[in-house]
Amino acid sequence: MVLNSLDKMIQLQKNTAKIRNICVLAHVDHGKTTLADCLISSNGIISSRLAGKLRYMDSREDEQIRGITMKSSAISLHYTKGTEEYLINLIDSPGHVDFSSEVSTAVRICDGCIIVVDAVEGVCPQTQAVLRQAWLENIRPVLVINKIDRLIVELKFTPQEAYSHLKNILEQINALTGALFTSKVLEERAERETESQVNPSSEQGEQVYDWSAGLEDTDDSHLYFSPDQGNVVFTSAIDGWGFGIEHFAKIYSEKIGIKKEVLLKTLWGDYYINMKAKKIMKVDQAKGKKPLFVQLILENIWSLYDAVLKKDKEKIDKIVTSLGLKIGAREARHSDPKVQISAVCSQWLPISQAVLAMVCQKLPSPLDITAERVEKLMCTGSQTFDSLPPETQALKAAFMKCGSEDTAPVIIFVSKMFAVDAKALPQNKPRPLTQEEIAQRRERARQRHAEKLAAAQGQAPLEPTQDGSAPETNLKGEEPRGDEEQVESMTPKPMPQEENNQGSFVAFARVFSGVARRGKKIFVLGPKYSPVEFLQRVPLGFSAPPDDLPPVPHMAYCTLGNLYLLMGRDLEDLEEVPPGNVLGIGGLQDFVLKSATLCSLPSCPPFIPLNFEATPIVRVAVEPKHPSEMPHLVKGMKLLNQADPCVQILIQETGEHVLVTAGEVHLQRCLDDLRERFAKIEISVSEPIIPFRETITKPPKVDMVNEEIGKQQKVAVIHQTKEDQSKIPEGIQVDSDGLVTLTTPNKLATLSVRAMPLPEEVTQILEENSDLIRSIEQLTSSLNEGRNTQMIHQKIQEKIWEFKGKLEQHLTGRKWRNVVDQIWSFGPRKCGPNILVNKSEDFQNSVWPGPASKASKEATKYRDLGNSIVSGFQLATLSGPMCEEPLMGVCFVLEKWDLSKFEEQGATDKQNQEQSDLVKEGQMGDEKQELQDGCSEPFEKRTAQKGEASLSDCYGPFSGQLIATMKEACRYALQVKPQRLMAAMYTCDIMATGDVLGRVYAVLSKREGRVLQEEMKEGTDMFIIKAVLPVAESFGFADEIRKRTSGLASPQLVFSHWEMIPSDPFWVPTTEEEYLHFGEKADSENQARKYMNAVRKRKGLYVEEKIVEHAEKQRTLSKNK
Ligand SMILES: Nc1nc2c(ncn2[C@@H]2O[C@H](COP(=O)(O)OP(=O)(O)OP(=O)(O)O)[C@@H](O)[C@H]2O)c(=O)[nH]1
Ligand SMILES: [Mg+2]
Repeated sequence: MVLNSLDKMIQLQKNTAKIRNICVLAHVDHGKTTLADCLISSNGIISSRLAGKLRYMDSREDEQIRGITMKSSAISLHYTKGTEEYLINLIDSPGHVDFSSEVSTAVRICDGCIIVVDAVEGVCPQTQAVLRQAWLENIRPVLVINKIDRLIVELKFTPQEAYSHLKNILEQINALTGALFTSKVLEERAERETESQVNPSSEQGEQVYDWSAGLEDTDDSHLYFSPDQGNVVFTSAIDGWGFGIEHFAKIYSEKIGIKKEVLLKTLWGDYYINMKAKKIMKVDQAKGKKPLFVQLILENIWSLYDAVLKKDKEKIDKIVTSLGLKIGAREARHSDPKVQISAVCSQWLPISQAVLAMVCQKLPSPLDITAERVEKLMCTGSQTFDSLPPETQALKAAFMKCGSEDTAPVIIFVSKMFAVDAKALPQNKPRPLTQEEIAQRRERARQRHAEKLAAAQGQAPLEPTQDGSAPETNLKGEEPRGDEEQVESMTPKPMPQEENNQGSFVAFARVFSGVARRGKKIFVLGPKYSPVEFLQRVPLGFSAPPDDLPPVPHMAYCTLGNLYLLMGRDLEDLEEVPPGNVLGIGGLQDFVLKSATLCSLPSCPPFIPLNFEATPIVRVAVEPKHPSEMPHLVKGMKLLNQADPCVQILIQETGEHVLVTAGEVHLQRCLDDLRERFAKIEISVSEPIIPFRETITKPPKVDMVNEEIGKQQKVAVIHQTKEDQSKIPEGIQVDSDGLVTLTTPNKLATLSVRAMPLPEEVTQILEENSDLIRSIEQLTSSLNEGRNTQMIHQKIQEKIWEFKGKLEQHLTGRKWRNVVDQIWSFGPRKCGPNILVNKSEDFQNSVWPGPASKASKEATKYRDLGNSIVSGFQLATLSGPMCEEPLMGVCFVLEKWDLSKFEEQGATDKQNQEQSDLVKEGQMGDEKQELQDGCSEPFEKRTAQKGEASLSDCYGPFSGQLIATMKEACRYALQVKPQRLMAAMYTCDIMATGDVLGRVYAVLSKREGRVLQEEMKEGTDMFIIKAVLPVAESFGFADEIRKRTSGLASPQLVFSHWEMIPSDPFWVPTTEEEYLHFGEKADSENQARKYMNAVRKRKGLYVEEKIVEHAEKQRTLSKNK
């Protein structure tokens, strides 16, 4: 095949109906990149002999070394089917969980995907994850069952066994699809139900729904994978073959004389053929009839493999001639059977043909984008499409039309930014010289040579044209040097550009509507941009040039730089890109951080944020080896942040630069990038920083030796009292029930706070709804400030009540009575998994917006002081007393809030002040008087003069005192309860063969892992183990498993949840039994204490550690000395 010229690609880009934007998705190592190689080789970009070996899309060195893909990258391919020509924009994605964010960036800009499944391993955890991602993005999948050769060569299945095995895999993957579909239908139905409850008599008459559209009536047959639907292909990418049943249906309809349509329906399934009668019948197991798929397809492939592996030359020749193939002499003689197989099969059943035909037939073109997908892309957060302004809604038509006229708005989505070497950019590449340039160069070289000769002879330069053959012969020797100099002088411009272009970024994007042109001016809409705000600020039909627009938050105006055709490792320059294509855009690095929406109209909303499956959890602190290189590191980290969709960079209050990554492999890649690409300096990396959460729990009923508490005698009372004393200083009242009462330093306000552990389900609900909580807080604060109250959309209101209902459902019992209504704030950062409850009677306030919150006069009066209390709570939940980590699952109840003194002072002071108004300031009262003056401003006046210096006394401003007191009260309230640490947990999926199972368990248990489930994969000797493992114990886990099992098992780790560590970090023996069991020092291993002390040590906090008090000298038994 010929290499397609750029012109051809440009021409194909214009025919939107024949474009397919697809990505290849699968579990790690199921053969995505190998399959991509096969497809690329069909375009002649790489040789077919190297397909599968080269892994062309893995362009990074570490990808090649590790053998895994780490980024998604695109390539444009040309495919001809009959008379029709297609442009296929293919994106290869990584399968490793650490890089799942790269999958998200790929699915967003595609219309369809190829799900690859390893025929031996079947459906794996990442297969489920990618299927879900495809589903969430509303893109259509087709299935490739790869590595069929392993069934023959490794598992040594008979064709019949292989058929059952394949059937099984299809069932599994269809079960997954079914589950996704059902949950979606049910969700939609639930949504409709709530909507119709909200407005039972829909005035507009639009919201009449078909109630009968239940699950039973929804046709979902097109969603499932089945060879007879044409959306499944069986392949062996490594051997270069693949087929769908259509291929065989065509062959056998000619051969046997049964209609192709009939064969298409029966080639897959339990049908057999009665050759004599030329009839297809249902398989009757008892008669031992083979299904058609086995008899007509698999057996042929099996016999070919059999012949080649047994080196049965005669049989091979027979097969080759019967198939009408021609095998090159070199392949036929080759001793490696793999070469022979791939030579025969790639001609007989070319894989690219099978896969690309399916893609073109079954996957949609950009024109087929569904209304559902468009609406979903346009509605960020809890917005609904109907609530968008009409100008914005009008853009839906542009999306659906995908038009290229000049009037069509240009809409582009940038899903990630990737760094390219400046040298790799087409404009910086040395281009082939034209004939004229070559002639010119020769001329100059000749001249120089002549000058040199002349100088050597001390003569004037000869006329070069007059010089005959002599210089000509010498020229050959000189030419290379001349050329080198020429290259330098011919490309003077790119050099300085390269200097400042070190991290040249190209945006990975897709045009959804209109034509993207180089140099076009366009709006860049950040994820928080709101078209509503723009339309409010700027009058409709604004005519000013966009440069003069008033500043609108999260919007910028920029020029599209160079446009590129993405060709795997290469980029090709383009002038313009028509709608529906995937492209690279230069010149956006100053405008786009990670992703953005570009549109020629400001009424466009930003696309919904990409949906990332993995949470960044592994963090390390980095610093330069040489402190003077700090600026390089800072710059490098910034570039890294831009180049990776999911890495996070933080600068902690300690000044440490912290890198947060999705896992160990991701961390390694980020560090490599930082060292070699972005910072280009040596860096030192800390041990991984493991996050913890702090919480409290109910007092235990039994002690550490499982004896009921209360029944035994306390012996080690000394420990207990000593500890209590150190925790709670004097002057703080603590009642037996854990209520802590604290007074501000100026003695004017007294707060009583109690801490209670929240039920686990409630913590979970809070975690899941953090976005909603954030919007509740925003709403309430704008309500309190008297801003527009009408803006609460019905749907958000609905969600809020639903959330509240859920909390009420789980917070039942006497001690939680009315608590939900009294919730005042969530923390930390106003959206975390901790609650502040206000039980004080004088002042009632809650987070719930709407009529439930009493916006009385009283409330406004107390609001400023209330804000200080909430701030104190926020600070307390941000860092707990154990090791300054955030809290989780704690409810603080503000039982009493005594401000009577404050008000008293206020009232008396009012009178005082009226009298003392006449007295001049110069008269210094005694210190005490002054102190009272400072903080006893009349209340109303105080609010009026907010922020004035007169509010402060020697303890600082009153609001500050309140914040500090609230924070301290919360901390003490925590400390009087049994405190616990919470550890971040990974779920860990391991596939291993039976014989290494024991070793896997050994490693798991050594690292505190807990096995949840173990099941055998049907038809194989593989076991799937599901376990949970603390993140703290996970470093080096994957390597250890791989080493211990000689590479036969490899785990997938994904952050899953927080789990309480049962042991008490402050535990000391207190009862006689414990004392007997653990000894006085109790220095046996305490996991929680170990973690806590490690964190404290890292943060430079005081660590109370046991020192060996009475060490005995060790003696050898022989007593020689
Ligand atoms: N036997 C056999 N091996 C295959 C086949 N296809 C791929 N492989 C091998 O499987 C391994 C993984 O292939 P890749 O193509 O790198 O897999 P991938 O899905 O791209 O992996 P990630 O990108 O890391 O997720 C390589 O060693 C391939 O040689 C196949 O059809 N048969
Ligand atoms: Mg790959």
